[in-house]
Amino acid sequence: MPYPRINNPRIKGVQIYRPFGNPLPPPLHPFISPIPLTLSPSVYGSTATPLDPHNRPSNIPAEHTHQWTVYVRGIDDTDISYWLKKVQFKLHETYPNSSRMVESPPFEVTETGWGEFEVQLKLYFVPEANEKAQTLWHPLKLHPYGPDAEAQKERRDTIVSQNYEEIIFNEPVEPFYDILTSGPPPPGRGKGAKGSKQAAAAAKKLGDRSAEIPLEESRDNPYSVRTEEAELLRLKEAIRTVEGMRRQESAVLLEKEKKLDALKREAVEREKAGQQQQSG
Ligand code: SLL
Repeated sequence: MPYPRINNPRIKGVQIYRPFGNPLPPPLHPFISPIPLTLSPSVYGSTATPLDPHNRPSNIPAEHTHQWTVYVRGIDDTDISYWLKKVQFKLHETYPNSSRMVESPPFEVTETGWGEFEVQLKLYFVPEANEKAQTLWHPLKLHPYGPDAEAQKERRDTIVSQNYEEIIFNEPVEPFYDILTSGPPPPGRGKGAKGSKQAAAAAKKLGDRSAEIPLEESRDNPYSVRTEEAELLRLKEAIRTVEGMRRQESAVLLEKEKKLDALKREAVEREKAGQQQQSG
């Protein structure tokens, strides 16, 4: 279903991105660090586990050797559904219904199979974004490699393969910019809100908080040194945006002043010419 095209103007000169991977740069001083805004970080990738030959799920083809999950999610499972609406996973054509649309989080597909292949991930953004879907590719990994591969196989270790990337929104429309810069809605509210159990756990956590904020945020507590740094970066980004607008405005002003000067000079020339005609 096509999104309604909303004719919001794009914010000129602004580029905003969703990083995939490491959420924040190493803690540099936010006013020195030239690192752009990083807000709701996400990762995409897959995990794969060899099936236990003595305990295979029923109803799966005999040649299937692994169970795997391919996913797009926030770091530490933070909510990303405030900007990511749905994800289409395109599997290898050997799978029935190889195109799988996941309309709400968790954005993931779990299957069993025997072979590795490239999964196509098509990311659809919230309608406010007025953005086309973006496509990523993830090579599904089932088998370990490297010096420890044999031992890993022996232990039937889960193979994790995660990708890091940034999604860049060039000159976003204002409503989407607001959504991105406001971050996820607080737990218990909004689209990505989890059940009340989690909200209760979060409330309990807040009850026994100390004066110090933790270094890392957790599922239950979004406040941390890192989120504080993110907030500072966000402010820095806002300052940069305003500074950009100010520069644009002063360029316009300068141009107008030049024109005014030229007009004034022209008027003086005309007056002079008029006087010369009268006296001549
Ligand atoms: C390969 N080029 O040869 C790849 C193809 C296909 C993966 C991998 C089973 C699907 C099904 C499956 O694992 N397909 O039978 O339901 O390695």
